Amino acid sequence: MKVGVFDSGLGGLTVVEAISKFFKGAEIFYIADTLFAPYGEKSKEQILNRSLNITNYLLRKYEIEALIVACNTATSAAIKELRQKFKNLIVIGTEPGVKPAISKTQTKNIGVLATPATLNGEKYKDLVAKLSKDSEINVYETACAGLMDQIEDGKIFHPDTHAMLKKWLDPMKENGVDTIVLGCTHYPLISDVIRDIMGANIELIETGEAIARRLDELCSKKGHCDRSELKIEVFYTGKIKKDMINIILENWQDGGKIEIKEENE
Ligand code: DGN
Repeated sequence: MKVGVFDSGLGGLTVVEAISKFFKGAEIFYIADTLFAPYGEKSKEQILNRSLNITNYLLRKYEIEALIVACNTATSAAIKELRQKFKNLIVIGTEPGVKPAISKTQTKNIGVLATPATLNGEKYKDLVAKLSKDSEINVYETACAGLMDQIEDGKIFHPDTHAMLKKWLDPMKENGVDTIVLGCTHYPLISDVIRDIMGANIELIETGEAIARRLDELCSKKGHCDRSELKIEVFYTGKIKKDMINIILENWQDGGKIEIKEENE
């Protein structure tokens, strides 16, 4: 099973990690589109064009059978068009886990951290309007401009990243938020910093596992290969901080064979 995955950077590897944990076998071609990062502050048209180009490329070069948009921002801007244009491809997007957060919260106060483009997108607004209509849930949203860059730079435990997060999280804490949606695939990488500010009991909602299950479900008819065959190739279009890949992979128990390559096309 050939699976294409893309994100504006390395954050989408948090989704690949979830896939590698229990998907029975796949060849994963991951594109970190760092040349155009961050997506979070780009227009819908720019993100859409980039998403269509990357998908065409993955199809042409690797003949992928499934595509995972491991980016909340690109999902918000492009998932509808990707599904319309690539009808024979299994297309799975990433959406902030507002629904699981609503079912987990005890205090009825949830926080959502995401990029400005995700929070301003129609898709997110519709989701929240639909889900919070019949529940007495307060949703505290923060558009985390600049946070993705800090993470890509490997500045996870940097004082500036801590200060940035504290400014956004303190009001959530004051309002009794007990569950936070990580609405960007980069943010699981700063879970420890969030816990440091919000307290160890804060519930953090990631989407990687749900995506992996969905992929497994949709691919089951196509047959799985042996788990030992899991192979991951990571490409990047601009610059990446190589240390960052090590930081991400450090926590992988069973990532399969991972190759890192530069992609200029
Ligand atoms: N990982 C991307 C997301 O989930 O939205 C980050 C987008 C960006 O480029 N800031």
